[in-house]
Amino acid sequence: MAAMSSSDLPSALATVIRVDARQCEVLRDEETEPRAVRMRGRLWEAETRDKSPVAVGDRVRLEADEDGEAIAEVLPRRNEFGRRAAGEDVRRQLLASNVDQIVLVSCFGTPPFSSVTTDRILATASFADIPALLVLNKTDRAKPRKIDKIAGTYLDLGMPVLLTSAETGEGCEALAEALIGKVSVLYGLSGVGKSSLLNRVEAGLGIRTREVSESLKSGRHTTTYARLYPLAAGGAVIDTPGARTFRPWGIPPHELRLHYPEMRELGRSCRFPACLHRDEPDCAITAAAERGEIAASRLRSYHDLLAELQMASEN
Ligand SMILES: Nc1nc2c(ncn2[C@@H]2O[C@H](COP(=O)(O)OP(=O)(O)OP(=O)(O)O)[C@@H](O)[C@H]2O)c(=O)[nH]1
Ligand SMILES: [Mg+2]
Ligand SMILES: [Zn+2]
Repeated sequence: MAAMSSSDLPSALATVIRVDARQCEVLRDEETEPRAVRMRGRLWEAETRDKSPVAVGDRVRLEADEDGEAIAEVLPRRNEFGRRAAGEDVRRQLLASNVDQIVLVSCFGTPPFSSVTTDRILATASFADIPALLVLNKTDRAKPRKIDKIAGTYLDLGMPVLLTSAETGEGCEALAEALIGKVSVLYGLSGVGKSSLLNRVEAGLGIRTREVSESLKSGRHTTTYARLYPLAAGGAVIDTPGARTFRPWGIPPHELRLHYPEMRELGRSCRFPACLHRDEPDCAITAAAERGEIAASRLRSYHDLLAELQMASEN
């Protein structure tokens, strides 16, 4: 009998719904039950930039052999959402691929609203060219004035903002509607209520959630891996484990200003075309912030992120 070449192997297309160290769960096209499959060793050989060659949301080609099914190839991605890996690792950690929108969840109460984190994730979404929807959760934990002020900062940028409470149900129908027919990745710090919101959107998902204080005590996140869930109403959501901090990956420092929408137009009036809006003379952005026309929190988060990206690019 002639040896089989790889093209003779039965192959099938699938979507990755979960990634583990050496194994993935996939949904084969035309199937509804997930399958566990291996990753071919050669996928790792070509990979130096990313921690893992496969991401949740990837379209992949499976091959079957005597040992079962394995991912043989990752098809070209429409987009990639990732962050810098934890610790000293300078590689990218992919959080999701091929998504229609990033649903960035921040909250009031615990953990407290962080404009630095929110703006870091928004800039990363913009850099990846993926539309973002900002969800401000736990509205039951803040005074209306505070909520209005923070929501206003982002509405002024032309961003879509949803106010929600997974506790009272406020805004959860609007969120469910925003998810229909799209592939969305929910992202935000640990404990902001991503999994709780998804359980509200579709009761059958039954994702595990936990008291923030409990997860802080144990030092572990409640959601420990990203997982894609198809929605009954059409579309799919990817629930992700929240981090304690978010470090962007790969944004060239001088490009950061392009991902702050309020700086794009106005920045043309700076004296220097390459102005980084830090301490350059005649900077239109600094002047606008002093007049209160640009939110102080936004300029702060920009400076903070710029400094970090410059450090990372020197390494
Ligand atoms: N008061 C209040 N508590 C909420 C709300 N949404 C979620 N919580 C609580 O916040 C805690 C954390 O919620 P999770 O849904 O597990 O948060 P998560 O974002 O999925 O966290 P990770 O999986 O660690 O990333 C739980 O105790 C929830 O009950 C809300 O709108 N209001
Ligand atoms: Mg969770
Ligand atoms: Zn400037």
